[in-house]
Amino acid sequence: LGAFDWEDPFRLTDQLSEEERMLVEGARAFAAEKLAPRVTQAFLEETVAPDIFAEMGGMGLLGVTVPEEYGGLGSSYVSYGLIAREIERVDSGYRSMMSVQSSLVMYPIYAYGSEEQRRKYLPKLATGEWIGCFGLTEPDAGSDPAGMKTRAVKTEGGYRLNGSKMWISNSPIADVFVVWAKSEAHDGKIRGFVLEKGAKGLTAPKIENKLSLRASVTGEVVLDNVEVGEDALLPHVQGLKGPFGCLNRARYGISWGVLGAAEACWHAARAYGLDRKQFDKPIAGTQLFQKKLADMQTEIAFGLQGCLRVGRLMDEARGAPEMISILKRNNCGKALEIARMARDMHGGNGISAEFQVIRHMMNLETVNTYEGTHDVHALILGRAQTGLQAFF
Ligand code: TGC
Ligand code: FAD
Repeated sequence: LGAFDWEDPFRLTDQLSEEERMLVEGARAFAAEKLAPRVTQAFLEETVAPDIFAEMGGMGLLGVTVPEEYGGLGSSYVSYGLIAREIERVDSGYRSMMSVQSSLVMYPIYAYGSEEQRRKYLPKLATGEWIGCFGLTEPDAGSDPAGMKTRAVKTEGGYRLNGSKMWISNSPIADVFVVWAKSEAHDGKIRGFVLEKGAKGLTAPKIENKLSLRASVTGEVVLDNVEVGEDALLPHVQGLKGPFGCLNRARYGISWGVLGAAEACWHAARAYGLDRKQFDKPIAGTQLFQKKLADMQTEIAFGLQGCLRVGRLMDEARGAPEMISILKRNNCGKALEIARMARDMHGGNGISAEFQVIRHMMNLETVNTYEGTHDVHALILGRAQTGLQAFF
């Protein structure tokens, strides 16, 4: 039998290629040097830091799976997931900024866009010079995006859009808006449109006073008779499978990412328990404390193996959306439990921003909800097993 590495119980690192290991090291160093020093203040003050996009772009972290000819890294889904884990080790909001740009803005422009759209938008999104957002959710259509009210009506030279989107990551600072609307000219089917900041009638007010994901800005997208040309339409997809194709990729990245946040909480709890003495001994020397550490380690180790397996399948074009639902649901739920546990293990210090765990805990409440809530993914999996849909 071999040796045991408590931090990497199933030797995930050994299962990675040399290139993947180098990407992990680069992303980890970037997150530690550039993101970690400013996250506490950013979270407390709810400050937007648009320059993070250019810094991420400079490191090649935006559009990891987009081909190099469009400015992406041309790398694998496993690489994308490994990077998400490193960024979210610092903060779910920073990972959110990266996933929206990569999976929800660059991916649809690459997969569904015209060659002109690809060449116009992708290189600047890859460097972070332009910031993107993705508008699917509406005030009255969250888990059920098919119920969206946003409409596109055909005009002489293009389309006129009306409607409003709610809870849109990055929207107040976005240059490029991927927006989904029902198009009358296409039998009421959902179509994607790429809008640009400054379009008449397009506004993106910030949603204030979030108590979660405060280092990432969230807003509305209001479309008041926004006129766009034919060239704003994403030509190569229609129907809900358009936005869902993007969500598959973002949900997959989130599944890795939340385990980074969970690892940060687990490591913090272990270190705190070794340092903190009560009843004349380190609290890490108590049975209850160790059981909690064992539970954290076990869930994270299994979660990471699942991510790696599904990532490899995605790289072989054999990944299925339901596999991603298993990962997104379970990893978010477990990461949230781990963060709550780590908060408790820090005692009173656990509620201080200085010890970081409560920030992760509050962030993970959002991550458990967006991109399909924990329960919605259960319904996706229930439908896949029974053939019976239980949404309505
Ligand atoms: P349903 O009948 O199941 O499907 C309609 C059409 O869509 C296709 N489809 C998929 N295609 C690709 N991948 C998937 N995962 C797909 N799921 C469904 C399906 O084949 C069908 O195609 P067609 O051609 O036959 O029409 O649709 P439904 O209306 O019954 O959907 C139900 C449900 C609950 C599964 C779905 O609506 C859902 O997943 N709801 C959750 C909504 C959600 O995830 N919203 C996310 C918003 S974006 C966000 O949160 C970003 S946060 C990012 C960050 O900051 O990091
Ligand atoms: P609802 O759908 O109203 O759900 C409320 C509750 O009801 C949940 O517990 C849910 O599980 C439950 N529920 C719903 N339907 C059923 C059912 N059929 N059976 C049983 N239970 C059910 N969206 C975007 O488009 N782009 C973004 O960039 C984006 N970023 C976000 C950033 C943040 C910080 C947040 C909080 C959200 C973001 N979202 C974004 C929106 C997010 O995807 C939605 O909040 C999410 O899909 C849930 O929708 P909802 O909030 O309307 O909740």
